[in-house]
Amino acid sequence: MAQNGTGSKKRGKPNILITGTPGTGKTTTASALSEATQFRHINIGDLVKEKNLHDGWDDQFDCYLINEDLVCDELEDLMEEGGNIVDYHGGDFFPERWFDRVVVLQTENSVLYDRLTKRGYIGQKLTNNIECEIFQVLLEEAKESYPEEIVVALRSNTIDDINRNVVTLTDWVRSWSCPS
Ligand code: DAT
Repeated sequence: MAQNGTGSKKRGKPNILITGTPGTGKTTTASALSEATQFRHINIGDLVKEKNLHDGWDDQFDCYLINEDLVCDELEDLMEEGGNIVDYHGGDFFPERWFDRVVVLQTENSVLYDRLTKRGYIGQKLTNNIECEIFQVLLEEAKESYPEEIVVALRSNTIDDINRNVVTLTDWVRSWSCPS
């Protein structure tokens, strides 16, 4: 198979990373996009739990301590194949070569606050996530980890936003061709 500039094999279909603060709509968007494109939806949080790709429970942050090396090993073959939508509230530990598009979802603070309280977030966990959104931590992280031209920030306040984002991304998938 042909090789691209980074030495990795060319894939027939693109890979998309959907990232953003918890509650911004990653899973809802990724799932609708997966239906529209027939791409594989990989929810990293679920994968970590199902396959035990973690180093135990973190009481301070109230989540699993993800083992990044195990996650990357688990996904390498699938990512090489292409046609994946990866859904995770982070993205700086994935190999840069995996993704052709990095989508950062963003939600207005008051809307996000309501979504997270409905989900049962309180105290420090709620505050940390709202601050994460205010300071655009995930957008900065994406810009530092991937080429600027593949990173796109999309608003995710309403269902209309989700529908529009899915149409935009589906159009992008259909017009994608592997860079030489
Ligand atoms: P994430 O995967 O980023 O944590 P989610 O997809 O699980 O977010 O969504 C969390 C909740 O908020 C869920 O009840 C659906 C709702 N939601 C997400 N994005 C939305 C949007 N743009 N408009 C309306 N509701 C949305």
